[in-house]
Amino acid sequence: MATSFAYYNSNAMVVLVMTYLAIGSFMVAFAGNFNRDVDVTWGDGRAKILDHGKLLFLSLDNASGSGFQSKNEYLFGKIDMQIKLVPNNSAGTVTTFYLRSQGSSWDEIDFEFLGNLSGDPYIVHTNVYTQGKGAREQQFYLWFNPTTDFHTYSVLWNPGHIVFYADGRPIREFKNLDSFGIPYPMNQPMRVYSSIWNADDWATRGGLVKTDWTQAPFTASFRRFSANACIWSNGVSSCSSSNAANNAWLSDELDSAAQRRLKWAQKNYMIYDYCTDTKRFPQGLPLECNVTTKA
Ligand SMILES: *[C@@H]1O[C@H](CO)[C@@H](O)[C@H](O)[C@H]1NC(C)=O
Ligand SMILES: *[C@@H]1O[C@H](CO)[C@@H](O)[C@H](O)[C@H]1NC(C)=O
Ligand SMILES: *[C@@H]1O[C@H](CO)[C@@H](O)[C@H](O)[C@H]1NC(C)=O
Ligand SMILES: CC(=O)N[C@H]1CO[C@H](CO)[C@@H](O)[C@@H]1O
Repeated sequence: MATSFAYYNSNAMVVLVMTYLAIGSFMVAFAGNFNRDVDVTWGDGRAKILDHGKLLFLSLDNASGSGFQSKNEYLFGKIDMQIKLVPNNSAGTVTTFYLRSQGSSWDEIDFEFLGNLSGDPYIVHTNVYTQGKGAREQQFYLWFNPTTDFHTYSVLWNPGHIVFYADGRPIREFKNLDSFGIPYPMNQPMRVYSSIWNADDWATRGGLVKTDWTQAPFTASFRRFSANACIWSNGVSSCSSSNAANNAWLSDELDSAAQRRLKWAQKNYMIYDYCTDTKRFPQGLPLECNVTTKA
Protein backbone atom coordinates (compact mmCIF):
# COMPACT_ATOMS: atom_id res chain seq x y z
CA MET A 1 0.00 0.00 0.00
CA ALA A 2 2.66 2.44 1.06
CA THR A 3 4.68 1.63 -2.01
CA SER A 4 1.73 2.14 -4.29
CA PHE A 5 0.89 5.46 -2.60
CA ALA A 6 4.45 6.66 -3.06
CA TYR A 7 4.28 5.60 -6.70
CA TYR A 8 1.19 7.64 -7.44
CA ASN A 9 2.50 10.55 -5.45
CA SER A 10 5.78 10.77 -7.32
CA ASN A 11 3.88 10.51 -10.61
CA ALA A 12 1.80 13.52 -9.63
CA MET A 13 5.02 15.34 -8.80
CA VAL A 14 6.36 14.58 -12.25
CA VAL A 15 3.21 16.02 -13.82
CA LEU A 16 3.48 19.12 -11.65
CA VAL A 17 7.14 19.63 -12.49
CA MET A 18 6.47 19.16 -16.20
CA THR A 19 3.58 21.63 -16.12
CA TYR A 20 5.81 24.11 -14.36
CA LEU A 21 8.56 23.64 -16.96
CA ALA A 22 6.10 24.06 -19.82
CA ILE A 23 4.67 27.29 -18.38
CA GLY A 24 8.17 28.47 -17.53
CA SER A 25 9.51 28.07 -21.05
CA PHE A 26 6.37 29.66 -22.53
CA MET A 27 6.90 32.78 -20.42
CA VAL A 28 10.61 32.95 -21.19
CA ALA A 29 9.78 32.67 -24.88
CA PHE A 30 7.99 35.99 -24.58
CA ALA A 31 10.81 37.57 -22.65
CA GLY A 32 13.08 36.57 -25.55
CA ASN A 33 16.44 34.93 -25.18
CA PHE A 34 18.82 35.08 -28.13
CA ASN A 35 20.96 32.27 -26.76
CA ARG A 36 17.98 29.97 -26.91
CA ASP A 37 15.99 31.35 -29.86
CA VAL A 38 18.54 32.13 -32.59
CA ASP A 39 21.72 30.93 -34.25
CA VAL A 40 24.39 33.35 -35.34
CA THR A 41 24.96 32.27 -38.92
CA TRP A 42 27.72 34.52 -40.24
CA GLY A 43 30.09 37.36 -39.47
CA ASP A 44 33.03 35.63 -37.85
CA GLY A 45 32.62 37.15 -34.38
CA ARG A 46 30.91 40.35 -35.57
CA ALA A 47 27.60 39.16 -34.06
CA LYS A 48 27.61 39.17 -30.27
CA ILE A 49 25.03 37.98 -27.77
CA LEU A 50 25.32 39.65 -24.36
CA ASP A 51 23.55 40.06 -21.05
CA HIS A 52 22.54 36.37 -20.74
CA GLY A 53 20.83 36.38 -24.13
CA LYS A 54 18.87 39.60 -23.69
CA LEU A 55 20.88 41.69 -26.12
CA LEU A 56 22.36 41.01 -29.55
CA PHE A 57 24.72 43.23 -31.56
CA LEU A 58 25.35 42.89 -35.27
CA SER A 59 28.25 44.78 -36.75
CA LEU A 60 29.70 45.56 -40.14
CA ASP A 61 33.22 46.57 -41.10
CA ASN A 62 35.13 46.73 -44.35
CA ALA A 63 35.70 42.96 -44.32
CA SER A 64 32.24 41.59 -43.45
CA GLY A 65 28.76 42.10 -42.11
CA SER A 66 26.99 39.63 -39.80
CA GLY A 67 23.69 37.91 -39.25
CA PHE A 68 21.53 35.51 -37.32
CA GLN A 69 18.41 33.39 -37.86
CA SER A 70 15.71 31.91 -35.67
CA LYS A 71 16.10 28.29 -34.66
CA ASN A 72 12.40 27.71 -35.28
CA GLU A 73 10.45 27.85 -38.49
CA TYR A 74 6.98 29.36 -38.36
CA LEU A 75 3.83 28.99 -40.41
CA PHE A 76 1.99 32.19 -39.46
CA GLY A 77 2.89 34.39 -36.55
CA LYS A 78 3.13 37.77 -34.92
CA ILE A 79 6.86 38.44 -34.80
CA ASP A 80 8.29 41.39 -32.88
CA MET A 81 11.83 42.67 -32.67
CA GLN A 82 13.18 45.72 -30.90
CA ILE A 83 15.99 47.32 -32.87
CA LYS A 84 18.26 50.30 -32.26
CA LEU A 85 19.71 51.15 -35.64
CA VAL A 86 23.29 52.21 -36.41
CA PRO A 87 23.73 55.77 -35.09
CA ASN A 88 25.45 58.78 -36.64
CA ASN A 89 26.80 58.20 -40.13
CA SER A 90 25.19 54.92 -41.26
CA ALA A 91 25.09 55.80 -44.98
CA GLY A 92 25.55 52.80 -47.27
CA THR A 93 24.60 50.26 -44.59
CA VAL A 94 21.49 48.11 -44.57
CA THR A 95 20.10 46.44 -41.46
CA THR A 96 17.47 43.78 -42.08
CA PHE A 97 14.72 41.94 -40.21
CA TYR A 98 12.75 39.52 -42.38
CA LEU A 99 10.98 36.20 -42.73
CA ARG A 100 11.83 33.81 -45.51
CA SER A 101 11.08 30.26 -46.61
CA GLN A 102 13.42 27.89 -48.44
CA GLY A 103 13.69 26.90 -52.09
CA SER A 104 13.49 28.60 -55.47
CA SER A 105 9.80 29.42 -55.15
CA TRP A 106 10.16 31.04 -51.75
CA ASP A 107 7.98 33.46 -49.79
CA GLU A 108 9.53 36.42 -47.99
CA ILE A 109 8.41 39.38 -45.86
CA ASP A 110 11.07 42.09 -45.59
CA PHE A 111 11.97 45.00 -43.39
CA GLU A 112 15.22 46.66 -44.55
CA PHE A 113 16.54 49.79 -42.87
CA LEU A 114 18.60 51.93 -45.22
CA GLY A 115 21.15 54.06 -43.37
CA ASN A 116 21.98 57.70 -43.95
CA LEU A 117 24.34 60.52 -43.08
CA SER A 118 24.07 61.87 -39.51
CA GLY A 119 20.80 63.75 -39.12
CA ASP A 120 19.34 62.55 -42.44
CA PRO A 121 16.42 60.13 -42.32
CA TYR A 122 16.65 56.36 -42.53
CA ILE A 123 14.38 54.70 -45.07
CA VAL A 124 12.30 51.70 -44.02
CA HIS A 125 12.16 49.57 -47.14
CA THR A 126 9.49 46.82 -47.21
CA ASN A 127 8.81 44.06 -49.70
CA VAL A 128 6.72 40.91 -50.04
CA TYR A 129 7.75 37.92 -52.17
CA THR A 130 5.33 35.17 -53.01
CA GLN A 131 6.52 32.04 -54.81
CA GLY A 132 9.83 33.69 -55.63
CA LYS A 133 8.35 36.88 -57.07
CA GLY A 134 8.84 40.21 -55.30
CA ALA A 135 9.07 43.72 -56.79
CA ARG A 136 6.46 44.94 -54.31
CA GLU A 137 8.44 47.67 -52.56
CA GLN A 138 6.97 50.30 -50.31
CA GLN A 139 9.28 52.73 -48.49
CA PHE A 140 8.73 54.94 -45.49
CA TYR A 141 10.38 57.55 -43.33
CA LEU A 142 9.79 57.20 -39.59
CA TRP A 143 8.16 59.62 -37.16
CA PHE A 144 10.94 58.98 -34.61
CA ASN A 145 14.72 58.76 -34.61
CA PRO A 146 15.36 55.00 -34.89
CA THR A 147 18.99 55.30 -33.72
CA THR A 148 18.68 56.85 -30.25
CA ASP A 149 16.42 54.20 -28.68
CA PHE A 150 15.03 50.74 -29.30
CA HIS A 151 11.81 50.66 -31.32
CA THR A 152 9.57 47.70 -32.04
CA TYR A 153 9.20 46.42 -35.60
CA SER A 154 6.61 43.72 -36.16
CA VAL A 155 5.33 41.45 -38.86
CA LEU A 156 1.88 39.93 -38.52
CA TRP A 157 1.36 37.05 -40.93
CA ASN A 158 -1.91 35.16 -40.78
CA PRO A 159 -4.07 33.50 -43.44
CA GLY A 160 -5.92 36.77 -44.12
CA HIS A 161 -3.12 39.31 -44.45
CA ILE A 162 0.42 40.43 -43.74
CA VAL A 163 0.84 43.65 -41.74
CA PHE A 164 4.06 45.59 -41.11
CA TYR A 165 4.13 47.65 -37.90
CA ALA A 166 6.48 50.23 -36.39
CA ASP A 167 5.91 50.75 -32.66
CA GLY A 168 2.53 49.06 -32.96
CA ARG A 169 1.35 51.30 -35.82
CA PRO A 170 0.46 49.50 -39.04
CA ILE A 171 2.39 50.99 -41.97
CA ARG A 172 1.61 48.43 -44.67
CA GLU A 173 -0.94 45.72 -45.33
CA PHE A 174 -0.67 42.95 -47.95
CA LYS A 175 -3.98 41.15 -48.18
CA ASN A 176 -4.62 37.58 -49.15
CA LEU A 177 -6.03 38.09 -52.64
CA ASP A 178 -5.58 34.49 -53.65
CA SER A 179 -9.11 34.43 -55.04
CA PHE A 180 -7.95 37.05 -57.60
CA GLY A 181 -5.09 34.80 -58.68
CA ILE A 182 -2.40 36.56 -56.61
CA PRO A 183 -0.28 34.03 -54.73
CA TYR A 184 -0.25 34.39 -50.94
CA PRO A 185 2.17 32.73 -48.48
CA MET A 186 0.02 29.90 -47.11
CA ASN A 187 2.07 26.74 -46.82
CA GLN A 188 5.80 27.40 -46.77
CA PRO A 189 7.17 27.81 -43.22
CA MET A 190 9.55 30.73 -42.75
CA ARG A 191 12.45 31.47 -40.47
CA VAL A 192 13.22 34.92 -39.02
CA TYR A 193 16.50 36.49 -40.17
CA SER A 194 18.44 39.65 -39.32
CA SER A 195 21.64 40.97 -40.79
CA ILE A 196 23.74 44.02 -41.45
CA TRP A 197 25.63 44.47 -44.69
CA ASN A 198 27.12 46.99 -47.04
CA ALA A 199 24.81 48.13 -49.84
CA ASP A 200 26.38 51.42 -50.79
CA ASP A 201 25.77 50.70 -54.46
CA TRP A 202 22.05 51.47 -53.94
CA ALA A 203 20.97 52.10 -50.33
CA THR A 204 21.56 55.78 -49.62
CA ARG A 205 20.19 58.32 -52.07
CA GLY A 206 20.13 55.57 -54.63
CA GLY A 207 23.85 54.81 -54.21
CA LEU A 208 25.15 58.40 -54.39
CA VAL A 209 26.35 58.35 -50.76
CA LYS A 210 28.96 55.69 -50.03
CA THR A 211 29.85 53.95 -46.78
CA ASP A 212 32.48 55.90 -44.84
CA TRP A 213 34.68 53.06 -43.60
CA THR A 214 36.54 55.37 -41.22
CA GLN A 215 33.32 55.21 -39.11
CA ALA A 216 33.37 51.37 -38.91
CA PRO A 217 32.39 49.18 -37.18
CA PHE A 218 28.69 49.97 -37.75
CA THR A 219 26.61 48.33 -35.04
CA ALA A 220 22.87 47.69 -34.75
CA SER A 221 21.36 46.40 -31.47
CA PHE A 222 18.53 43.92 -31.03
CA ARG A 223 16.46 42.86 -28.04
CA ARG A 224 13.09 41.32 -27.05
CA PHE A 225 12.65 39.03 -30.04
CA SER A 226 9.20 37.54 -29.61
CA ALA A 227 7.49 35.02 -31.84
CA ASN A 228 3.85 34.66 -30.95
CA ALA A 229 3.64 32.13 -33.71
CA CYS A 230 2.81 28.67 -34.96
CA ILE A 231 6.02 26.70 -34.80
CA TRP A 232 6.42 24.34 -37.73
CA SER A 233 8.22 21.13 -36.94
CA ASN A 234 8.32 17.90 -38.97
CA GLY A 235 5.25 18.90 -40.92
CA VAL A 236 3.17 19.72 -37.84
CA SER A 237 2.08 23.16 -36.65
CA SER A 238 2.09 23.91 -32.92
CA CYS A 239 -1.20 25.74 -33.55
CA SER A 240 -2.98 22.53 -34.49
CA SER A 241 -2.97 21.49 -30.83
CA SER A 242 -6.15 22.60 -29.10
CA ASN A 243 -4.54 24.69 -26.35
CA ALA A 244 -3.25 27.16 -28.94
CA ALA A 245 -6.69 27.60 -30.51
CA ASN A 246 -7.25 31.01 -28.93
CA ASN A 247 -4.37 32.74 -30.70
CA ALA A 248 -6.28 35.93 -31.47
CA TRP A 249 -3.65 37.15 -33.91
CA LEU A 250 -4.41 34.23 -36.25
CA SER A 251 -7.69 35.83 -37.27
CA ASP A 252 -6.72 39.47 -36.70
CA GLU A 253 -8.06 42.04 -39.14
CA LEU A 254 -7.44 45.78 -39.14
CA ASP A 255 -10.38 47.42 -37.39
CA SER A 256 -11.43 50.92 -38.41
CA ALA A 257 -9.07 52.56 -35.89
CA ALA A 258 -6.13 50.52 -37.20
CA GLN A 259 -7.11 51.39 -40.77
CA ARG A 260 -7.06 55.08 -39.87
CA ARG A 261 -3.60 54.70 -38.38
CA LEU A 262 -2.41 52.83 -41.48
CA LYS A 263 -3.72 55.65 -43.68
CA TRP A 264 -2.01 58.20 -41.43
CA ALA A 265 1.37 56.46 -41.79
CA GLN A 266 0.95 56.06 -45.55
CA LYS A 267 -0.21 59.63 -46.10
CA ASN A 268 2.54 61.22 -44.02
CA TYR A 269 5.49 58.86 -44.20
CA MET A 270 5.30 56.72 -47.33
CA ILE A 271 7.88 57.90 -49.87
CA TYR A 272 7.63 55.12 -52.46
CA ASP A 273 4.82 52.80 -53.50
CA TYR A 274 5.28 50.33 -56.35
CA CYS A 275 1.53 50.46 -56.86
CA THR A 276 1.78 54.04 -58.13
CA ASP A 277 4.96 53.55 -60.19
CA THR A 278 3.40 53.49 -63.64
CA LYS A 279 6.77 54.22 -65.29
CA ARG A 280 8.17 51.02 -63.85
CA PHE A 281 5.22 48.94 -65.03
CA PRO A 282 4.39 50.28 -68.49
CA GLN A 283 2.35 47.13 -69.27
CA GLY A 284 0.04 47.85 -66.32
CA LEU A 285 0.40 47.79 -62.57
CA PRO A 286 0.66 44.46 -60.75
CA LEU A 287 -2.79 42.94 -60.32
CA GLU A 288 -2.92 43.35 -56.52
CA CYS A 289 -2.56 47.13 -56.90
CA ASN A 290 -5.63 47.22 -59.03
CA VAL A 291 -7.66 44.99 -56.71
CA THR A 292 -6.63 47.03 -53.66
CA THR A 293 -7.55 50.28 -55.39
CA LYS A 294 -11.01 49.00 -56.22
CA ALA A 295 -11.67 47.51 -52.78
C1 LIG B 1 39.86 47.71 -43.37
O1 LIG B 1 39.98 48.56 -42.26
C2 LIG B 1 41.17 48.35 -41.52
C3 LIG B 1 41.09 49.20 -40.26
O2 LIG B 1 40.66 50.49 -40.56
C4 LIG B 1 42.36 48.68 -42.40
O3 LIG B 1 43.57 48.47 -41.69
C5 LIG B 1 42.32 47.79 -43.63
O4 LIG B 1 43.34 48.17 -44.52
C6 LIG B 1 40.99 47.90 -44.34
N1 LIG B 1 40.92 46.88 -45.38
C7 LIG B 1 40.46 47.12 -46.58
C8 LIG B 1 40.39 45.94 -47.51
O5 LIG B 1 40.07 48.21 -46.94
C1 LIG C 1 18.87 60.28 -46.75
O1 LIG C 1 18.73 61.67 -46.73
C2 LIG C 1 18.39 62.25 -47.97
C3 LIG C 1 18.38 63.75 -47.78
O2 LIG C 1 17.45 64.11 -46.80
C4 LIG C 1 17.04 61.71 -48.41
O3 LIG C 1 16.74 62.19 -49.72
C5 LIG C 1 17.04 60.18 -48.46
O4 LIG C 1 15.75 59.70 -48.72
C6 LIG C 1 17.51 59.67 -47.09
N1 LIG C 1 17.53 58.23 -46.95
C7 LIG C 1 18.21 57.37 -47.71
C8 LIG C 1 18.25 55.96 -47.27
O5 LIG C 1 18.78 57.69 -48.75
C1 LIG D 1 -7.27 47.05 -63.68
O1 LIG D 1 -7.92 45.89 -64.10
C2 LIG D 1 -8.84 46.09 -65.17
C3 LIG D 1 -9.58 44.77 -65.48
O2 LIG D 1 -9.29 43.81 -64.53
C4 LIG D 1 -8.09 46.58 -66.39
O3 LIG D 1 -9.00 46.83 -67.43
C5 LIG D 1 -7.35 47.85 -66.04
O4 LIG D 1 -6.55 48.24 -67.13
C6 LIG D 1 -6.45 47.63 -64.82
N1 LIG D 1 -5.86 48.91 -64.41
C7 LIG D 1 -4.55 49.05 -64.16
C8 LIG D 1 -4.13 50.41 -63.73
O5 LIG D 1 -3.75 48.15 -64.23
C1 LIG E 1 30.93 57.87 -32.64
C2 LIG E 1 30.09 59.10 -32.65
O1 LIG E 1 30.32 60.02 -33.41
N1 LIG E 1 29.09 59.10 -31.80
C3 LIG E 1 28.18 60.22 -31.69
C4 LIG E 1 26.86 59.93 -32.37
O2 LIG E 1 25.94 60.97 -32.17
C5 LIG E 1 25.64 61.24 -30.83
C6 LIG E 1 24.60 62.33 -30.81
O3 LIG E 1 23.51 61.99 -31.60
C7 LIG E 1 26.89 61.61 -30.07
O4 LIG E 1 26.58 61.78 -28.71
C8 LIG E 1 27.94 60.52 -30.23
O5 LIG E 1 29.15 60.93 -29.65
